[in-house]
Amino acid sequence: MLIIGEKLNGAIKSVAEAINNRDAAFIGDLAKKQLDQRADYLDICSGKPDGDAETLKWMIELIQTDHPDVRFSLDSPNPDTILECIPLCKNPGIINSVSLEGSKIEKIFPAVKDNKGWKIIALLLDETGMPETVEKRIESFHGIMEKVKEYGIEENRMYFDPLVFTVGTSPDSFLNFIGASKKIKEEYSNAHIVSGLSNISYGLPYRKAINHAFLIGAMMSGMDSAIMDPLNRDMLGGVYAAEALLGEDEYCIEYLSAYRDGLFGVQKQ
Ligand code: THG
Repeated sequence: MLIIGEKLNGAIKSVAEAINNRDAAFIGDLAKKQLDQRADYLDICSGKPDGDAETLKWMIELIQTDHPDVRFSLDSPNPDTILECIPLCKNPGIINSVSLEGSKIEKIFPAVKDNKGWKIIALLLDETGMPETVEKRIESFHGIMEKVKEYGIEENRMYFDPLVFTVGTSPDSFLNFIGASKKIKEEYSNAHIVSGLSNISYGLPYRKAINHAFLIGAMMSGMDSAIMDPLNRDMLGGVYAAEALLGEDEYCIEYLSAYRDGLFGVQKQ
């Protein structure tokens, strides 16, 4: 499972403040903590259109100084921001995200086509807005795959985000998510499925119960990557546990190593 750490996001109030104040210590600390918890990539998102590229560039330079091996997930709705940031990254990362909206694909695909290490998150979204049904999501998936083939991008570099609504108002939200995931894996077994983990519980109390159930159910249905909080030990434990149950962690070596290293916050006496 690919873990994309979500904490460096201007939508989080304390992070927005740190961005405004150019508080390098605060941002550096959040980067280090997530990497210590084995985040594979760090998602970076400014949270606002003004100065978007400048903010992401500042975070990239800052974090790379202390962590030369770090890989970023460039999270911006603006393709020009992403294009400005790519050359600054020492290691290939993830584009978060493209979709059939606007000119994102036409701008991003040529830039990363031959830049093989880069992965791409694609939202199953078109010009008509948020998809309610499995069929609508699969329509967007086919539209995106056409472009993937047209530009000659390998399908194993693609991470599809089927999008999740809160189950509070959309009772079929999870079922639609796994319906789309399964269809994608049936058609292209090398493509990946990714999701944020907290949208499912928006507006509900005791969100962590729902988020946890979503994580496990989604992993059982083929999700192999998540934008998540690796400092949340229940969720991180869930990732390692589900991988072991899926037969992807022989002899529970990874689970045991994470436990021993204190990643779950509990250790042997
Ligand atoms: N799909 C894609 N990209 C995305 C999302 C997605 N990017 C943004 C978002 N959704 C994922 N990122 C966040 C970042 C922070 C929070 C939620 C989603 C958040 N964090 C709480 C905090 O840090 O205060 C704590 C969360 C916790 O404890 O679990 O709310 O869906 N492609």
